[in-house]
Amino acid sequence: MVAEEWKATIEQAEIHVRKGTLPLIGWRAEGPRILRLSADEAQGQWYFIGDLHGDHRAWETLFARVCSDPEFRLCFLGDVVDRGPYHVECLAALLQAAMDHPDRILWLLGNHDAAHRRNEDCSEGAPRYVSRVEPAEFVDWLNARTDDQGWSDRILDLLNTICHRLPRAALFSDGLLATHGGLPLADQWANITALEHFEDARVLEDFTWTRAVDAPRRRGWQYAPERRKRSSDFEFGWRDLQEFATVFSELFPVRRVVRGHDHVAGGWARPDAYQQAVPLLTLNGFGFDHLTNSMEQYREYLVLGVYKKDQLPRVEEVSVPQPVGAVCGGYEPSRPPAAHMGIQAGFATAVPMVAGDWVPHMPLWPMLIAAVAAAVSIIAAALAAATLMMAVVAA
Ligand SMILES: [Mn+2]
Repeated sequence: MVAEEWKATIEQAEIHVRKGTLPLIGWRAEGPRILRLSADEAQGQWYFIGDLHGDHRAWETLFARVCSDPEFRLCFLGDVVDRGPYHVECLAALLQAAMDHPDRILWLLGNHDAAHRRNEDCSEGAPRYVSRVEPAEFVDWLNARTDDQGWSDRILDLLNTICHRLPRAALFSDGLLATHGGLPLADQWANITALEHFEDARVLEDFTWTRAVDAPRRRGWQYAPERRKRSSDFEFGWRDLQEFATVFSELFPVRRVVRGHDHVAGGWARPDAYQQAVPLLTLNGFGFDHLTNSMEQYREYLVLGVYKKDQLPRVEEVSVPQPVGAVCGGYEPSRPPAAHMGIQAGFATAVPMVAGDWVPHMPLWPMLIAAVAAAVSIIAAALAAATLMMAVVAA
């Protein structure tokens, strides 16, 4: 995406935002941020894409797959900027998709989407933009832009105005909860006796910020508002989720959860501990290395979730157009490949991507089963032969 393209998209989106007509599902100035999808709104075939984090190639690849379904509805689980190199391209691509496909895309706020703002400290040498997440590559990129005729302000203001009106979570009628982080922690539960109490600022923050772990450092009563300090304090485990589902079984019946936020190997995780209680699926949309954010170790497959009633979304792998390391055609990075990102020298060399050119992924386990079956039959044959020989000898 060249600069002229994202600028045109940003301009178009600014007009929609001014008029309040940006056609994202649930995007509105007033009204609930925790959606309960009606049967009407839940129509079509839903897909889920996790954290994008500036990975424009992942968006192009995954959204091309989603678009191949004429009935698609897309739930993007949040985190469009930071980590990867293409912040504004990802934002523009998502907004363009929303404008091209009105009322089919639901963007749930991620913690990285609403973390950045203009610096109120305007003194000499102070950075123009600051963030509540660390590191914040998007803000670094904005701060590094000089002489940009006000575009940095416009990009950030647009992102913040949009994010201010984004829903935080959506509950499907079969009990599937889609959100960025997780659930309200136990210190908030006593305050929630009606649906509108989910709209409390602190409760909304928990949907966006909490992390799913196997063994949380705090549980239930151990949470208290004054104990909440760092994002690592915002953890929940399978028991917390199960208790939440029990306590709110009437008011807000959650039976399973699809979310992003935690970056995991292979782009998805279905932690065992949760499966017997309230099953949980973590999805990441980006394809770079989840620990180093390195583009050099880009995965062969990206993942998305496909809605299946009364189940966790099915994980579908979408192969990355080859060669890995190439980017989409006519591509101009918004930020020059940086050494610390581990982007190889040839990264910016455009290799055309063939839209819809996916190789169906061959899962490994059928081959494994076949191999084991073959080994077993060889051993069985050898045993039978040995037994026969013994029998002959004995005779
Ligand atoms: Mn993230």
